[in-house]
Amino acid sequence: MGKTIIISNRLPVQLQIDNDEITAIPSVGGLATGMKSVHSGSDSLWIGWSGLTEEEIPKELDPKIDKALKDNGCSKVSLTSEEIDGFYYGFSNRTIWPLFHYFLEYAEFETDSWNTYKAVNQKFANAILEKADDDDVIWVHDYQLMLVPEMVKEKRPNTSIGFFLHIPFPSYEIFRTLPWRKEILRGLLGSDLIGFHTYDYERHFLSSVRRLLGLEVSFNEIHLEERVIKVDSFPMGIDYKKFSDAASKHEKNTADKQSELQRRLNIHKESTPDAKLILSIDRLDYSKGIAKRLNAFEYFLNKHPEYKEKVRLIILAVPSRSNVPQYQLLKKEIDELVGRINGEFATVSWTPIWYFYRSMPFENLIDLYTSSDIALLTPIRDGMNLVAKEYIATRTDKTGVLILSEMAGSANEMNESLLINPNNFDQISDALIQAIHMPKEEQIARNSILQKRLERYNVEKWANDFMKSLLEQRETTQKFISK
Ligand code: ADQ
Repeated sequence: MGKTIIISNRLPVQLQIDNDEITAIPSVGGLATGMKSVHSGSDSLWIGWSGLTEEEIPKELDPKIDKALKDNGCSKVSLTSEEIDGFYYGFSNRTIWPLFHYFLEYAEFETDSWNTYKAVNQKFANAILEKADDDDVIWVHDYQLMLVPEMVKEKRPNTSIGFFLHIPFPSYEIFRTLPWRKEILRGLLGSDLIGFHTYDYERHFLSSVRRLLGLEVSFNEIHLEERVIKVDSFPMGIDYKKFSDAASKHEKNTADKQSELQRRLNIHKESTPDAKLILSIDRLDYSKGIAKRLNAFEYFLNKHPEYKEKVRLIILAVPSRSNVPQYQLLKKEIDELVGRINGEFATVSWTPIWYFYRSMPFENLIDLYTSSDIALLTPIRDGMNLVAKEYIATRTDKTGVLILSEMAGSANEMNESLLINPNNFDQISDALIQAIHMPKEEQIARNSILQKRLERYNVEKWANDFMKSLLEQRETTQKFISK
């Protein structure tokens, strides 16, 4: 086997330019961590966009940037701000993202942004072709790069190409509304292995392939000319140890080591020992159901006024895609809802909602996870939802209740949580009451099972399973060709 090439829209490093000094700081996100076992040593290369447009990078710094990236096993694809507008903010986030999350009314079908998406995918493919040898294994990530597999396969048929989609694949009835549906399917079919988080997404994809391209699908294999393409589900896990270790360390923190947030949360707990903290953490995105969650919380307080002053909802929303109009409108809607609910219900000693609109350092995420009695995660659609898994991993004494939307991919693996339909306010309200009163023994029993599962199927296992399956598929293809 040759080298491994990983391709994603963003590189797993953040570039910092200080005068003419360049530093590449490795990201700590889930994907970067999970790929550690795959992306290590000199036989691996990660190709992607650096996060800075061509206009933002002074030309003369290019060699230094390339060197800093190379030291981290990375190589960049340069993109102009116009390309980012059409490819990323345009086709990826105004067409594919809403459509694949079933927000058909938000999906824009613009030929210009489609053309930019194609051109930028070709740039990524060219960057791979420049570096790839025939025996290399290539792993392409996510919805921004769905045309890349075919573009590479055409020129380098002997490379092994895997593709993983991090968001849902919608049902055929939704997918077929896309004007460029066949091109997208053909793009993906350049892969030898196509992975999804859940079996449902896999099923939807196979159904679209069968009905739109009329290809032969047997079980989870697609036959295309000389090739057999395997489709499978690989539910992504988290870096379990990182979260559980951080939580254990956090508990031992002496007062002088505690963060300001942890101190405040402790004061809150001591002054109101019976009050329950309910936590939700998401990127500010319409698919996450934040506005609906606030409406459901208001409904709960109206229906069960006896819980006033007995609960507090913490909403942590990370700014995201703020130059797409729908995200600006959503931000406004959430600001107003929080203001209205707090205005309506607050007393001199109690504010029902604490709302943070920012990204927080890892330590503060741990403060929140470990201090909250309940996590309330209500996405309307979510490929997986790693926050649900992170919350459970930080519960070192195994207490805590997870209320999770059945529309999140993670619900498939987290049956021991309280599963709800995010559109059913009565059900959410009942789940909140069940969570508030759930005996400790029951919490421990449920979370013990969840923790065991999450610890076993961690993100490293996810990456290794995918790679193993891709290598097996390479052997199957070679046998098929030599028959
Ligand atoms: P996301 O939509 O970003 O990912 P999610 O899976 O929940 O959603 O991951 C969010 C990550 O960001 C978590 O690891 C979380 O800890 C972190 N985070 C959230 N809020 C934060 C804050 N305020 N500050 C700092 N960090 C914060 C997409 C898909 C998901 C899929 C993942 C992985 O939409 O469905 O689970 O990819 O495939």
